[in-house]
Amino acid sequence: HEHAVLLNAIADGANEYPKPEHVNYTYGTAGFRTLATKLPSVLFRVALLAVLRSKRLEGATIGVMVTASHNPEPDNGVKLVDPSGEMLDPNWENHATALANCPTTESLISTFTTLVTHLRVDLHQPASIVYARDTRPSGPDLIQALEAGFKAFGASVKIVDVGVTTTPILHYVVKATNDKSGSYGKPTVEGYMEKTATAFKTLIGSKGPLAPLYVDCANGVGANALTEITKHIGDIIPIHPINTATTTPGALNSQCGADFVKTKQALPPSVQSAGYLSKPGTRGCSYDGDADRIVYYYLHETKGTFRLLDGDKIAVMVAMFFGDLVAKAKLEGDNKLKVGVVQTAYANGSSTKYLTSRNIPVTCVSTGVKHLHHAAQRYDIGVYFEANGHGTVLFSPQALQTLRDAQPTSPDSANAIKHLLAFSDLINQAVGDAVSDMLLVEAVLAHKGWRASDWDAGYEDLPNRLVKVEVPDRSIFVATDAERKLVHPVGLQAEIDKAMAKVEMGRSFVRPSGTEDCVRVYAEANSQVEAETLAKTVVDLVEQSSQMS
Ligand code: G16
Repeated sequence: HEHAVLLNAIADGANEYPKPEHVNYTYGTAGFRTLATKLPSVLFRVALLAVLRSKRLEGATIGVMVTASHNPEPDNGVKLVDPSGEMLDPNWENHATALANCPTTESLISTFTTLVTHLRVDLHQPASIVYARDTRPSGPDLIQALEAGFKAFGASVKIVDVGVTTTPILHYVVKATNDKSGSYGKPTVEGYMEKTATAFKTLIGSKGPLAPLYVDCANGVGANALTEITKHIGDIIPIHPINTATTTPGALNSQCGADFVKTKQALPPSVQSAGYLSKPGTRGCSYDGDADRIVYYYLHETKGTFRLLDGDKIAVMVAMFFGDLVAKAKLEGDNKLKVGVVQTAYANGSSTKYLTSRNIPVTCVSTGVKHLHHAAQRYDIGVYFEANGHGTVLFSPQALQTLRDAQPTSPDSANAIKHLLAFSDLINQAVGDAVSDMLLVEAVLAHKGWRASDWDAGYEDLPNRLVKVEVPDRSIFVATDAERKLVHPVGLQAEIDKAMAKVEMGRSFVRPSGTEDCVRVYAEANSQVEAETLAKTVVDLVEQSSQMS
């Protein structure tokens, strides 16, 4: 009887949120992402899956984030967060896709019932969900559809609305809620602020106040988080927020933000025209729409040209820094901690070369935080960054235990251990986080006594170009080998290989985006002209093969 009541409630809710015809949804790189108007039915169904996942895990708290991050404002999206604060277990992505694509209420009920059996979910188990959204105007309606899904289960589901916040803060709240030891931090936005600020203050010590920092918030929810964290640490680092117009229609990610800066390889016009960075040495950074990415930049001190310090530059500086800190900690034998870096095919060839020439192990994986995160967990201290600025540093549980148990042999080693532990608190252990990554960069620069130009001096990026190509059907492009090679359309890879061979230090690859309706083409070479030529050739090849199939 209980079961029938539940199915009736789900059917009633589902009728309110019918699936639009002729839309095929896929749980992609970062969940479902498309025009917000196409998403209400998806949100209702994601709620059902979130509840199933939580019940399957005996009531562990699952997160739901409503955001389309770097995408344009009319888009929105939704993704699930697992109890550890990581992305949804990839084995469950297909279940999400299956529910989202059921054409009718009847088929939804039938798929739901099949999943309950197939996944061995005991519906009598409790369920617990925390959810949040970014500042997109479509957010409130989508949250309503999500809540309708929870309501179908009645009081057996405990829900907590974290409100309008950044994606990484939601991940933090999920991780902290599930941490029964209570040592990870309070499971609230304020808990996040306190933990992050305390660690930052420990790391800066008497090195403050630091030089001013200009932060482009992409007119997104990062502006709110920045205001909050500034209340705690504004006296150690003068922060100047820019692009904070979270309620201005059309402003989100438009002509600003991390994706704009990385793709255009230029300052946001708002930063340029106001001359914020004109004083030599001044640093700026850009978040994306939900503040899970960050890139830095400054103007060349004599030439005044734009210099980008992207995810690769962050990874290299941070990995080298942690390598030094581990050496200073003098942890010997089995206790010695190994630092490694995880990148994707988008990593600039120079960054990979720099790391490997300094004996820092580098792993290359497919795009998407879930891939990087898991690879990074294999190191004691795993640094992972996508070139686009999405990344973090993971400390393995054993590494943390080693640091806590260590018996320092000198004041220097005691300090290094203290700092490593403070960094592990500062850095979001669940996912890439613009706010905490910003403070990580600032703390490392402060410890090294570096200006942006010192950081930049390590290696010179190979000139590169990233292009979005709109094609009728991006699913015909299938990549392999950490997305460095195409297996479909047949023959295209051989053509790309020929194009690469014609260019000095040429490297190019093609992959379908998992968040936007496009194919991405990346090319790098010894000179900007050659990088552009290579990109153009490969774009032409992609367009031709798209027309032929
Ligand atoms: C998301 C993912 C990132 C990925 C980016 C672009 O970022 O979390 O891992 O690099 O999309 O992915 P794709 O090339 O497949 O479109 P965000 O910041 O939009 O959530």
